[in-house]
Amino acid sequence: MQLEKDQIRAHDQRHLDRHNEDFRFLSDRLGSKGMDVDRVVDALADFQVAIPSWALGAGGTRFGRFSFHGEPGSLEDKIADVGILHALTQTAGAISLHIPWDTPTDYAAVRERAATLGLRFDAINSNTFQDQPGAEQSYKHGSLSATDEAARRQAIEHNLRVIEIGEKLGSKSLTVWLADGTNFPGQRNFQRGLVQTEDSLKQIYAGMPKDWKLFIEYKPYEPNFYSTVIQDWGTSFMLANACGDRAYTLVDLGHHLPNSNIEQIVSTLMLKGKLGGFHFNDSKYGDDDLTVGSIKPYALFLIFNELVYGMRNNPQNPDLAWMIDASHNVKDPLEDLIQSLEAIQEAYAKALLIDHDQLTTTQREHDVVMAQEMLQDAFRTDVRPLVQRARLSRGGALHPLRAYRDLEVRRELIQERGKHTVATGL
Ligand code: LRH
Ligand code: MN
Ligand code: MN
Repeated sequence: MQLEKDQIRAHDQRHLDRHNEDFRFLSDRLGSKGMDVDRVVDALADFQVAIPSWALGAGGTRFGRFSFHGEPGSLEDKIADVGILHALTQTAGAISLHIPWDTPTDYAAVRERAATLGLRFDAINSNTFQDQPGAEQSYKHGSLSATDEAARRQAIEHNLRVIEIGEKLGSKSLTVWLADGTNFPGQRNFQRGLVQTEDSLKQIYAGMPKDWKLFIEYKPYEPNFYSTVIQDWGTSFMLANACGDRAYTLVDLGHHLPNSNIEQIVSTLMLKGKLGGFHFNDSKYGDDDLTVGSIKPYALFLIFNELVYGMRNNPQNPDLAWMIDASHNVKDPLEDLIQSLEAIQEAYAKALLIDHDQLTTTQREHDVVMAQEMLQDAFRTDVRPLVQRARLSRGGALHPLRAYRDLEVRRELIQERGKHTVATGL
């Protein structure tokens, strides 16, 4: 199914007066403080986040999976789902594929389908954390870090093949996340694993077209519980530097030990021009992959504050590849993604309200209280009318979640795809 602009516009009509009133109230308030509200709205409208092809079906845990009705059964269905999200939110203008979970068969058709829905293909992801049917080598004892040369070769070649697939779709970057690590002390030699990984990544980097970027994702634990080869931003940063100018660190919000100061990591990486991509989600304990902003919205806002600062002040850092990397065990995946997109836009909007010149003055004067007040004032502002106005300016829905339900999207998807469906991939 495909949502038409007219359907959304008709739905918006019911809420337009209320929105106009809310927007006027807020823009008067912000305008009186010297804020350029139009600039904030434009920045929000331009902000696009990729949806990963693996987030469109119901997720699961190693204990089980409860499938959701009307799940996408093919890559084409997944593209259609992202199209629905984008039509409603006007913020999901890209899709990120995981190979081999979502390897296209008919490239021309896939490209065309995405283009008609206004979607482009963002970073493409390789997978050397699972053995694929028919594979000659096993990754049980490592992939890019493997001491077993044949397994390592297979993992490098898989990444080169993923780049080829990405090229056919118009992707311009490869994200590598390595599960490689150990479960027990003594299992492997740390240094050997790191040396092998660096060598493998250099080979992959050398195989990328010259206008491509390599994103190196880190994660402290899981699936390995004693050590992970690329465990933290320092290791990723070191490897990115070893590869070259077009290799960057990728931050996934869930990939930190509890209470890590992620905003400071972001700030350091942007200063060094090495933050390439970002995976949004939220967590209470570890890599929980929960709805963005559902657990620690203030932390998300502080991260966005550093991102905005970096985007304004660090021309040495490239434009970032934004993506949601979440899982949905009990919710309708599309509803969950709508909630995540809204939370991202809200955190971004609040960060855009901070006057960094004024903050710098306050910091120079060592006025600790006022500096904190400035951040909290922005965080406490209800910015939803700004986010709505940005969506409206592009033909999106004022209330994407309400529109999704009122237009009975899931019911139509079930009619089209059936009740007992299982999404491909994870
Ligand atoms: C690893 C990860 C990584 C993978 C995705 C499925 O936890 O965040 O980005 O590619 O999940
Ligand atoms: Mn991730
Ligand atoms: Mn993860």
